[in-house]
Amino acid sequence: MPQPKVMGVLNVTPDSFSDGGTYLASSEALARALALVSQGADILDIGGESTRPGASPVPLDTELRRVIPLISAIRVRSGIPISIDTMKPEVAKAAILAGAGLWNDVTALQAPGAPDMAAALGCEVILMHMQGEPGTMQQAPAYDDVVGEVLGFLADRARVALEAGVKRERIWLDPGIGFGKTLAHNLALLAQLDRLVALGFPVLLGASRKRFIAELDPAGDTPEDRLGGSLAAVLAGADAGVAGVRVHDVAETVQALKVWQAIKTGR
Ligand code: HH2
Repeated sequence: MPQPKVMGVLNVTPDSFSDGGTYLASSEALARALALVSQGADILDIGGESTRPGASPVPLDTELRRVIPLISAIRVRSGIPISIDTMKPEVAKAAILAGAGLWNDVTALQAPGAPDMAAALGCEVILMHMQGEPGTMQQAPAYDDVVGEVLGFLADRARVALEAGVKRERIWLDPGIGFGKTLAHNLALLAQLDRLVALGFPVLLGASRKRFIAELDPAGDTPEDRLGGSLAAVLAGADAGVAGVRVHDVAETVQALKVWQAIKTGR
């Protein structure tokens, strides 16, 4: 039973929904990154632009200034795989040159030139589904068949990446929990993750601390109060065979997955 890799989230932004504003100073961000490594993260996901519902776009130079020095500093101190969470090909390129190995793109390489850039960089790419764009995506999300449409979109984006020259084994898919989705949409996707896994690409699941948890449990009013719900989603993903989970609470996730693994394998 392969255990999902744990991707620790580190946002260097003033406005991310969970850790916004906390790690803007470079020394604090680096300390946080190294803490996530020591807690057992397998991958670090570094973001310099929030994609939370209602978020405003960030200029290129601001995003570069937030993430590139941090990636370089982490690279000097740790060999952990680093993922850059960006929609901009220019930021992805600078991040890969600074030592990142994965491009996490919530727009699934839809920016002009993005598929060619991913192929040229030779990095792994995470293709995520989003309906609409962050500024407005939660206003009225609508699907006829949410699971079928998300699968169809991701399969199509994987085809575009392959045609541009991205190697098959470097492509991850992500259903984009909370990105243009109601509670019912999120639950349908979580319940049918096995269908996404069956497409044959590694799947990343990012449900950590998201708002749907508060809709199910009002006690999860603030992101920090959503640990239990986040772990439940991680375990649902593990059961479905996802290859990675993107989380804020790394130590707790690592422990949950150790227990899950022991139950599955009997040791
Ligand atoms: N979720 C967020 C950001 N990036 N990338 C992938 N592949 N999958 C996700 O589910 C995902 C993601 C939103 O979470 P967070 O980074 O904590 O917040 P913000 O976008 O406000 O920075």
